Amino acid sequence: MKTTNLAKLRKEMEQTLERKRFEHTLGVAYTAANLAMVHGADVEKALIAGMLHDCAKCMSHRKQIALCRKNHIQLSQIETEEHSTLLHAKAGCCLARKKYGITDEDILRAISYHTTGRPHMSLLEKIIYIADYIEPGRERAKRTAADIQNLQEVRKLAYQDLDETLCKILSDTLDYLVRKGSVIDGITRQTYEYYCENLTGEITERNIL
Ligand code: DGI
Ligand code: FE
Ligand code: FE
Repeated sequence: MKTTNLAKLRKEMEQTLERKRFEHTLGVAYTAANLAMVHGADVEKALIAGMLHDCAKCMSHRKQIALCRKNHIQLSQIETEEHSTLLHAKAGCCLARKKYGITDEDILRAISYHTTGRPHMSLLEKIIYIADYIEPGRERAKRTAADIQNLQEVRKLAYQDLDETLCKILSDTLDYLVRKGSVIDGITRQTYEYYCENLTGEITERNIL
């Protein structure tokens, strides 16, 4: 993919997204590029996926639902609920494909699963999921000192071990959702179980050896 495409996407995001969301988007794109450099992923794809990951965030709930239905995307019950924080990921995938001309399935999946993750994520999917959480401007409202310290740890870990980082983020996110009393989507739970249990298995094996 050409660099000119990225400049064009950046301009389109700047025009469509609210200022704060656009700044977050840039943070995710460049953090994803850094992670791609460290972990040997395609830097260009990381930039593009990061640039587009929240591209549907500016659309109304109604339009996001309509877009997904038109593209025959299966939605879970919680995704279709009003004020769902999850729907923009699937709608963003449709928009990236239809409006921004993205054909690379790995980029499209990275956008689609950037909020919940999924078991067996590709390297690019992991990078986008993590970059979204750790980008420098990420503000997490009403976070305690312990949460902020966790974020510092996660940021460091992300440049060392992606799977361990996923486990940490997923545990913190699940804790946060439980504390808030939010409904947890099946796929969020499956992702948590996959990355946290796999990791525990590995540690146990290492300890036995
Ligand atoms: O779009 P962003 O704000 O940049 O970030 P995001 O798309 O990763 O969304 C993060 C939010 O999504 C965060 O507050 C946790 C929430 N989330 C993730 N999985 C679930 C969830 N919320 C609910 N209710 N259920 C989930 O399974
Ligand atoms: Fe998002
Ligand atoms: Fe985001």
